[in-house]
Amino acid sequence: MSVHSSCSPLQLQRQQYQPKLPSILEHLRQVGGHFKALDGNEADPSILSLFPQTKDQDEIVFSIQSGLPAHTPKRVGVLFSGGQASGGHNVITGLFDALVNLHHESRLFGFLGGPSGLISDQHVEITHDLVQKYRNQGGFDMIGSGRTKIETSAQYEAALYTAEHLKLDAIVIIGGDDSNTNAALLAEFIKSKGRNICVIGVPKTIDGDLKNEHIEISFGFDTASKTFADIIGNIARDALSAKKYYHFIRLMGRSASHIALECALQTHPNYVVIAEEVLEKAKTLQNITDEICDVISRRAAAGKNYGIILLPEGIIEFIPEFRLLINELNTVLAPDKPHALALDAATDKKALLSTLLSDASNQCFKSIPQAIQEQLLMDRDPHGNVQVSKIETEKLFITAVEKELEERKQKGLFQGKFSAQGHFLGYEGRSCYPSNFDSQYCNALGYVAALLIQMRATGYIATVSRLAEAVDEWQCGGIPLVKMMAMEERHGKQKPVIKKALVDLNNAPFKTLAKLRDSWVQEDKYCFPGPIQFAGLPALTEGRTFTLLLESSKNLQ
Ligand code: FBP
Repeated sequence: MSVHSSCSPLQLQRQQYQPKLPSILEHLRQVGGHFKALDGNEADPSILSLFPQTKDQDEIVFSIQSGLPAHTPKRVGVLFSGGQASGGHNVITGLFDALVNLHHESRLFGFLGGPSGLISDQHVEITHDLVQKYRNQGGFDMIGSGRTKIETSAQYEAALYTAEHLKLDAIVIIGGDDSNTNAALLAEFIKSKGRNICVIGVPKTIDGDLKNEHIEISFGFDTASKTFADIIGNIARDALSAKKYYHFIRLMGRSASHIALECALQTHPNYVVIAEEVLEKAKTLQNITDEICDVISRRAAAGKNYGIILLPEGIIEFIPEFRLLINELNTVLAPDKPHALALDAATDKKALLSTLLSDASNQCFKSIPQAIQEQLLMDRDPHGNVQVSKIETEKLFITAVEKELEERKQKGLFQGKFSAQGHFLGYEGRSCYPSNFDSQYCNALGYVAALLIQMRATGYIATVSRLAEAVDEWQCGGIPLVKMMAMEERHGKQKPVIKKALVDLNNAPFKTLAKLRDSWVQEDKYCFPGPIQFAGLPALTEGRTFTLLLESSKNLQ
């Protein structure tokens, strides 16, 4: 490796890696789609009334067909929307390869900085040389991403103007639940204007919450959870060696606890908080603190004053007293509400705030450390979500546990020692080299998007299924986005959204955790997954997450 080279050996090697293709995509030019009615999918009538143009579409299933019409050159625009997720570049390289393979005159344009690039027509042409550099690389830096939401009619008009100006046949939106909702709305808008420009979504997010009976997992979840599990394993080994710290590790993943659950299955921490369980059992901060302190006390009695505690990033929104507080804060801070302006101008923001919150929320707000108070007041993201990545709940829990253990000590109920380290794992798992799974999955998703465009599908999300099986057995097609939508309140208004999939406590991943977790409390059963492997035995390089395997009913060793 030369110190003067800007490419590491692994970077160069990964550029050469050839993702395996599902068998059907090996015969790209012979792939056609047939429509299949979606059973049991009675959409909400208020959704159907919002999508008159795209409401009556069926699933598209790909198969090898003969006598297909000749493929024509296509001009396609692509953008990333929202947070980074490993594998994104492979969606673009796959899309490019497939478009050019289907017709050598096809052209691909990348919108810069996310949806805002589409609105303001900031683009680059994606060429053969450009894609070469980004094959199997992490991040979204080829064209960047952003969180602008296309929501006003001026923005829809501007997006259409850009698409027409560039003479596009299609726009591909690579994003999470909110971005794919936007894709559905844009498809509907364009069709309502009588234009023939397709909009295709691709399921992205490390959070793993864009999934349902049609989408097995969003890309990025595999790489992020394996990366975090590697780091958790390293920290566990350090804890086991030094025997002096409790590590409170908060894991990115927004509201849903899929990442925390997956990392727990991979590493066996002493305790893991699953936000959905907290919600179902209405556990307060004190209840969770008591449970953690019980674990610490049991371990202390066995002479162990160290351990690993995992927390999901969005836990705070699931604790009942904080849920109420956040809801009230969201209303008070909503930009179109008069309080927001008054609060902005107030010299003593907290005094004014206390007059606007209920007694219960005031009590909760006053009980938490000042830093967390400030974090709860920060701006919401453009989709109206609290920016949970910025709320240091690991510190909230450490403070609460310290206080509770001190009280137990005073009463003679705890004789151990407690010293804690807080960690937040998030950004280190979003832009790293995609695992072989994500490289292959994303490459296939790019191909699928190209085929859906050739079939003139619009308002569809690209899907690849049977992901727990070998790559050549994967199946491909498209699902109408409208069929995944439900009405939900956002900013005090009913809006069509693709529902976030939270951890289902009746599904195999959580049930498996529930069966195993007691045995992890006292004994040190830590597992050390190590870094993602790109070469070597298939058991090392082609592994799937436990979540995917368990949800696909695969037996685990
Ligand atoms: P997406 O939902 O856009 O995929 O974002 C995922 C995520 O990584 C969340 O897990 C996290 O809460 C959020 O992005 C942080 O984003 P930002 O750095 O923009 O605050």
